[in-house]
Amino acid sequence: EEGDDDVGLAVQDSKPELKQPPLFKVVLLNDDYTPMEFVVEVLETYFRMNREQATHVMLTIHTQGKGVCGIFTRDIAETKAAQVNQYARENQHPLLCEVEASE
Ligand code: TYC
Repeated sequence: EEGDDDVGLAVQDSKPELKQPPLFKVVLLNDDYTPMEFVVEVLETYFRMNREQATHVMLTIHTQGKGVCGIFTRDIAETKAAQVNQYARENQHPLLCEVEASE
């Protein structure tokens, strides 16, 4: 017998459903030196919060030690955290922004 060997041609999976990408939390850490007003400004600027939302999240971080600023796909989360850390350093504040896996 000849000519019927499976050559293993790979075909692209045509399943129509798209999987949700993994999500990542962007968190701010509390510290003793960054002014509250600066943290509120960061939350308004980088996380599109209004002053009331930003003040609430800032006070949660201040009392709990850390707080979630938003949940994003990996690239967006990493970019936001890097932007916040750069902005804090430019202004000589020790504010630290980190990314955590979510779910
Ligand atoms: N603890 C700071 C202060 O008393 C305020 C602060 C809040 C700092 C949140 C960082 O992520 C932070 N000035």
